[in-house]
Amino acid sequence: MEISATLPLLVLLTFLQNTGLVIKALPFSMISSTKYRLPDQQPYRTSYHFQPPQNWMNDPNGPMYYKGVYHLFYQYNPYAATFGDIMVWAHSVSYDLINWIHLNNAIEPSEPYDINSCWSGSATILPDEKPVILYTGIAENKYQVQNLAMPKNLSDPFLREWIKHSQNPVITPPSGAEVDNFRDPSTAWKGSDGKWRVVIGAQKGDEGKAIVYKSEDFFNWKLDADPFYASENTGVVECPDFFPVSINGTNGVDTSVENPSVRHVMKVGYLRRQHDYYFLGKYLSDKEIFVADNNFTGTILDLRYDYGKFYASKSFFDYPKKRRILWGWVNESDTEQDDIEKGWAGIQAIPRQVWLDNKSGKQLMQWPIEEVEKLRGKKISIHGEKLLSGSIIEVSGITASQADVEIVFEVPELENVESLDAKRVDPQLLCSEESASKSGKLGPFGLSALASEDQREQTAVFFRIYKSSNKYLGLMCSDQSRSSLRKDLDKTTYGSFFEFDPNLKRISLRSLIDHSIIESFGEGGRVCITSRVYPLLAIGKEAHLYVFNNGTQSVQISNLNAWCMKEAEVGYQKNVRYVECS
Ligand code: DQQ
Repeated sequence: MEISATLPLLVLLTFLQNTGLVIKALPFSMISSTKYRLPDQQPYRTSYHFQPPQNWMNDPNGPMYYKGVYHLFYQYNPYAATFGDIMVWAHSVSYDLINWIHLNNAIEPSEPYDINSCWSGSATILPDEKPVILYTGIAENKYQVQNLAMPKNLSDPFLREWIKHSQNPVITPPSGAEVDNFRDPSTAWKGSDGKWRVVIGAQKGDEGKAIVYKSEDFFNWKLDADPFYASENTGVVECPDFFPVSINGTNGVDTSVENPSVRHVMKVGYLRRQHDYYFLGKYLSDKEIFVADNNFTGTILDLRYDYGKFYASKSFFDYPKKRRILWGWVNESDTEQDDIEKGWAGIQAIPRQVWLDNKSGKQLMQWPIEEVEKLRGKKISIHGEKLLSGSIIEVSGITASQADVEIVFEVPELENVESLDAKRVDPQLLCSEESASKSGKLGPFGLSALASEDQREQTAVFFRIYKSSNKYLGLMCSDQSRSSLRKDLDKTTYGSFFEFDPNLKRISLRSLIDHSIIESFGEGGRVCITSRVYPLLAIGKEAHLYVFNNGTQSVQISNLNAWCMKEAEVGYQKNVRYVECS
């Protein structure tokens, strides 16, 4: 059965929005054609991940905090559940980054310099708390140019209306970039000379680049001659992000901070790989250089935010809470035809706090923002339960299709673990060869999520421990090979290595499960893997959650807490679920 939004509802919502009496309102384009299905026909819509009521969404754009309100703009096709020729900046606001109010589109194609789409970009808060947006316009001739937009009314905390600057485009493609591969301006930062800098993704030949522009007034921008970051044989760099991280503690710092207490992160997305890679390094604004600790190698040595599906991400500094928050787009793994039938495609990962692993200084750590815990309802705990070889236990009593699970495994002495020459092994391949069902010595053990009762369907998120030269290595995997009885899905298995400290004798996992997404954080956020899955049997109340050990050695569940997650206000379809979490 389909329900259509009726004209009276539309009129009422538009009236309430215009009068400002009710803050929750939908873009006209969303309401006017809104048709949505009942939950039994929409088993894959999420309940607490951000997604618009319908249609296609991709990159997060211009996230920021302004006067008590969090803003999320995003790439949106108002007309279809597929990527479109006319992309706009949709706009939603929130007080807690979890519950959202959808507003009218903020920026839509209207001028020669953006008539073919308004693509990704970022927000910067200028002095005197003035937010501005730099975004990529796809111009008449398909040139990619950078445009500026400002809020019409700064006293509106929702910043509902945006005005395009009369000097647009403020940046046009330089000779070092292909005209149709020059996009996605970052949040700007100030160098030691007081000038603003912004980094933009580009391509020339097969070289991927991130190019810096400088400005005193934010309107007149000057190209810096040398590329800030370049990589060979990669193709275009998308959505570059550049920010400092503190070398002490987990607090974030403002994007312009440059002093000995921070290191810098350069993040690039490669269109060809659909992955976001990051590089830690030293930034010297007086020399206009970023010296990365490592170059891009195209191998497993490259660091990624997430080893599953997570792309076009963007961070912002949440200054009231002194943290840096990362948004990332999670695409579908089903077919385009499925998306058309579902009427939507694309979700955002739960925002993550991101910080430098102060101990090693060699990688970032990520953790779901604390606000998501407000959704935790009924809780189930297991303590001190031994998982013998081949055992599986069910975590029952919570709704397994909509859950937050934290588990700490205690592992035995590491005398008998398998050996591995890690330099020669691709962890993703290893995860699919040594799948969850294949017995090893220490591992595989972990969670079997969105599983059917007979376990013909299940997504296994698990660990194995190996010895490699004189170190111990953990392997974290997310095995989608049995995630659905359906065949026409991308079921790639994901995985990554991490250094395992044998003295700890423990290993931790957290998974956020939400109908068609499983976001997993190994070792407190050292390894993150996001998967999209579309079970046929393990949907809604029929989904189960298990803990398993298929290794020959026993492990112990030292602590497991699992919560049913309440539905967040992420859109229009309120209370479509039947989940009771109290
Ligand atoms: N998506 C945008 C581009 C960006 C790409 C278009 C990354 O600006 O390069 O929707 O997913």
